[in-house]
Amino acid sequence: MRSPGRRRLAAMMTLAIAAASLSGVAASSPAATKKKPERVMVSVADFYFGPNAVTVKKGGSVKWVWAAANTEPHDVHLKKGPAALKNKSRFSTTTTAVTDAHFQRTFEVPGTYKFICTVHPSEMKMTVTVKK
Ligand SMILES: [Cu+2]
Repeated sequence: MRSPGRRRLAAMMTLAIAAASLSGVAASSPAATKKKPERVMVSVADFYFGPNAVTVKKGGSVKWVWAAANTEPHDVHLKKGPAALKNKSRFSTTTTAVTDAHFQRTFEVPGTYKFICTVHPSEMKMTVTVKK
């Protein structure tokens, strides 16, 4: 009987093709899923944000870190964000700190974000640009 053998061969080939396409998926997906989200560090210092302009892709984060050498209190306050941004208050700290503080936010809405320190609004300004 030849046909069962042929059928088995056909089934094995189908499995081989399926395995090949599965391994193709497995080979390409880790690169896409394991990629670390972007995070940019900004120093909150006497009396500047360093750097004072950063760009992240949608889904990226900014982490503000208060400088150890600070002698004055500072905060991070969103003065103006994209119109589509819903929870604007989430992008401002609720207190000031001199040192030993950090503040991190993830940016899901593309656009321009203008931040100030409310203690030193004329000196401490910065921009976060979120690209699509
Ligand atoms: Cu300040």
